[in-house]
Amino acid sequence: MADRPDGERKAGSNKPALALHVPEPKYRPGDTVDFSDLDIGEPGKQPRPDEACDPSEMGELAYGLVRVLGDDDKAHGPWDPKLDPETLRTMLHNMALVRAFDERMFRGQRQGKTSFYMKCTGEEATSVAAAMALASDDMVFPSYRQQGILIARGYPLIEMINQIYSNKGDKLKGRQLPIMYSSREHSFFSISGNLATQTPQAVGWAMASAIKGDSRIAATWVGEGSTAEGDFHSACTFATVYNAPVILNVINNQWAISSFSGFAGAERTTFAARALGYGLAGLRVDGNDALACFAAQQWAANRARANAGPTLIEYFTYRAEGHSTSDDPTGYRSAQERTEWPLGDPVMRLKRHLIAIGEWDEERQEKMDLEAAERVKAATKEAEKNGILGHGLHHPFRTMFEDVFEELPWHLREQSKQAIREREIKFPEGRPNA
Ligand SMILES: Cc1ncc(C[n+]2csc(CCOP(=O)(O)OP(=O)(O)O)c2C)c(N)n1
Repeated sequence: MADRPDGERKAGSNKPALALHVPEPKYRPGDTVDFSDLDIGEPGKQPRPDEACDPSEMGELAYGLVRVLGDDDKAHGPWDPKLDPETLRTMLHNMALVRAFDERMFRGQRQGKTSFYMKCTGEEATSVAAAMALASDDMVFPSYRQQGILIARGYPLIEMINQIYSNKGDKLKGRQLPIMYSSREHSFFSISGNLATQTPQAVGWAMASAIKGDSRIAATWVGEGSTAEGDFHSACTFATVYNAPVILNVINNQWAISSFSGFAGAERTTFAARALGYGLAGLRVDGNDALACFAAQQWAANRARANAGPTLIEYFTYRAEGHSTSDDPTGYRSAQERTEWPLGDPVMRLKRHLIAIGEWDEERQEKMDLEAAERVKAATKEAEKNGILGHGLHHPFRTMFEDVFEELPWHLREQSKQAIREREIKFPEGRPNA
């Protein structure tokens, strides 16, 4: 029997007082960071089970870390997806483009061109490589940090920027927070600001696909913090009960704004290990190793397509920048965490791999980075013609009452009239987009 904890005893009682554990991150601003106790395993050493195997046969993969790229920058072990050099270069290019896009949009927010932006620095592989392992018409249900999927699927940068600027070119008519994209043509489900809602939606969509006898599968992405939401657990239950053709990607970037992963349960077990309790296949992957990310997603996609079951994949990574443009991480975490992170930078690792196999060099990298920055700049200039924040070139004001109801209910009709009246009083000369 466990020892009773020593606690302050209530007067007249010999029973110890109960106590709660409140997680506390190891490092706070100014602390010296030491990640040497993190067990990241050795690349190439993890077994690759058959995609149709029973989840109970692969339990160890939920605790270790699937890694392919070694310190020698070569690919190792059975998880090496053996991609041809052209595909590897496309992957590198997509990741570099995401980074260039993030840099420019962040700057645009600081210049007042948009109200909000979220970078995915350090996590590019978890969306780009994973998206490249899926079919282009597999349905994806992302969170707000998977701009890499749209870029990998060739969504026009100008459409992304129009949405970020909420301008008159914005296909979503300014009704979504900047970066909450949506594209039916790219099988990219509308991003929701309400955390984890996309997870049961992905499972439901996958179930519908199976009911219809379709061949398309679904994949969702969710932050580790958001796995504490009830929606995530409903998603896991439905996925496993109905053997839904779905992939649940958990991006464990260590931080949920200022809450460290311990608040979502990271001190107790891994996020991949949650799969075991549901009877799901669980994989834990080096999220900064683009080849491992690709291989894991491909494994799970093959499994889903073969009706062998859903998979939960945890990508172990690090959110290198602030949560969003509204966040300042220097207030709650040590700046050394980013530099000490043992899994490195996903873009640099893939670049070094291509160089190591004789398929790339620093000159070509420099040229590619330059071209990526120029491409984003050109798209930005083009999108700016449709307007930026505060310039009035947004969708006509009255459209906010349109498209939701077939027939506008009486109270919205009243509000619409009242709003238009007040606008006329405020701007008697009229405004171009009133
Ligand atoms: C239901 C809900 N609760 C809280 C929030 C506020 N919120 C927005 S992002 C975020 C952190 C999410 O962290 P995580 O899931 O780890 O993803 P990350 O931002 O690290 O990619 C929180 C708490 C929200 N948008 N929705």
